[in-house]
Amino acid sequence: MTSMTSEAVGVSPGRVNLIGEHTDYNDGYVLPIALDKTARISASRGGEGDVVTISSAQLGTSVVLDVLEPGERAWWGYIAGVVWALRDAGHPIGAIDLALDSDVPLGGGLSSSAAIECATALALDQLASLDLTPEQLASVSQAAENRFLGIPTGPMDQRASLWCEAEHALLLDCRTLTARQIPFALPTDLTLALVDTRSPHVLADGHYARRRASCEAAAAVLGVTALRDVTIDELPAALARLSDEEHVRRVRHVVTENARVLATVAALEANDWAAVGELLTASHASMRDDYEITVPTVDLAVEVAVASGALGARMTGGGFGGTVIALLPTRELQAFTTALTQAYARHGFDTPQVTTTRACAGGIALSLRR
Ligand code: GAF
Repeated sequence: MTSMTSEAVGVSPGRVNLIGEHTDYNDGYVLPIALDKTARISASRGGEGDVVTISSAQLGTSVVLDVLEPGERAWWGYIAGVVWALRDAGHPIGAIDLALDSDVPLGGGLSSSAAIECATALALDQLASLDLTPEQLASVSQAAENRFLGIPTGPMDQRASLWCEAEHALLLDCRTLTARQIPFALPTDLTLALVDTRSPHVLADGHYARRRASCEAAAAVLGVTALRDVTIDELPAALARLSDEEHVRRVRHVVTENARVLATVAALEANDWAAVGELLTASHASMRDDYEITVPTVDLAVEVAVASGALGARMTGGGFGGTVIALLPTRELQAFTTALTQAYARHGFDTPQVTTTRACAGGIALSLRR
């Protein structure tokens, strides 16, 4: 008699945040879409006890973990962290073998980590028949990053990876963790270009945590729970109460960025792509001048995109490198790519890579029997 081994596969995408950067940990709004690049985790029951074996197709390596201890920032932590978070929440995950394969670019600001975490949560939910809710799946995935790896990221990326729908952007209210699907289907004469600026972004290097701490300190000075509580109309008075110039810049970014997310939703609902573009570029200027998270490669990509006829362009994701998005007339894509390549060469930057994307679907789980 052949034995039946059950195996579950979780597949979850990276994301592009259209607008709403560094607003998520301020209880604000974000508007991501899911990419057509995904992380895949194959989960099957392991041997004895609670041993977790994790392998990576890309790295060609594996680890065997007898005990899961939060704190170590290794490649396998995004996967082990989800097992740990599930166990911590009382779910009986015993010995398990987990195999990772992913085509989400690393360090591109496209949430490769959240894609891995969410794929792991989906696979384990399916394999162990946990029947987790969408919010539970997102929350154990986020816990892997925040509590197992100790990276203080907000709630956006995991919900984007899990909850996005094809042809829609996800308007996420990061205070209530409720979401609304906003139609996002580009007309054929418009293209969403993605520029890999060849300057990898890193969340674990301290810049991200410092931005977050600065927002929390400013919120305390203003006597609000989070900067979300400052409305755009209240901004001038709030800024006048801040004596620290850095706090002034950070608060101005967060409050105006929240307003831009809601304005972008209104523009999308009115089919006003020119207005969407202007909001994207304004968001970039705010990240550059007030939040101070851009770098010369991304600023140059935005400048060249706008000069090439883009309706708007901005860096997406945590910052300090990564990916620039440009909303571009489709007929200008080739000329933009050429102009950008030449501009990067003139500045001595590595050759950028330009691709295009559309709004894809969020994560799914599959059950396999063999
Ligand atoms: C990273 C974080 F993981 C998100 O939570 C978010 O803060 C983003 O940077 C910036 O908007 O992707």
